[in-house]
Amino acid sequence: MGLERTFAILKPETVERRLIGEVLRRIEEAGFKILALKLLRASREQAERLYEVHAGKPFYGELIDHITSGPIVPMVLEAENAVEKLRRLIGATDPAKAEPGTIRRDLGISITKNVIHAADSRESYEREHKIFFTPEEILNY
Ligand code: FUP
Repeated sequence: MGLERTFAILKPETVERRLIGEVLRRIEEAGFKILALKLLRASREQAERLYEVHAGKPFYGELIDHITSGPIVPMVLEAENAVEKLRRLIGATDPAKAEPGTIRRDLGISITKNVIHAADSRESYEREHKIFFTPEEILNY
């Protein structure tokens, strides 16, 4: 199988609520290695690229407004089977429907304010991480 990479973003409400440490603790404890990490405020263009598959959906405007509303923490993570492993750790999109013990169930507020974004496939990883990181910013160690 081998090591795989995935991409995640701690959303603005997570930074605002001072939960960066709590979520990173869970990610590190689950065995992920952090290869890249930054704090930034996403531009409208970055947000639109991130959520391009949702363009035109009823919740699209709210999604873009929220992700650009304050600082976020994008990151590149590495683990065995990283994409699926992280999706399991974060839980279902709607925190109310997520399994107990998952990040979204334990810490999520609503379907929009659901703590963290995570790539849902290897292709999503490839596309999404490039919106926020240059190749030199991803550390091999
Ligand atoms: P996920 O991959 O679990 O983050 O979920 P999706 O890609 O389906 O949705 C992306 C974001 O759209 C979610 F973080 C929340 C938002 N969303 C809504 O606000 N309402 C919906 O009905 C579905 C998604």
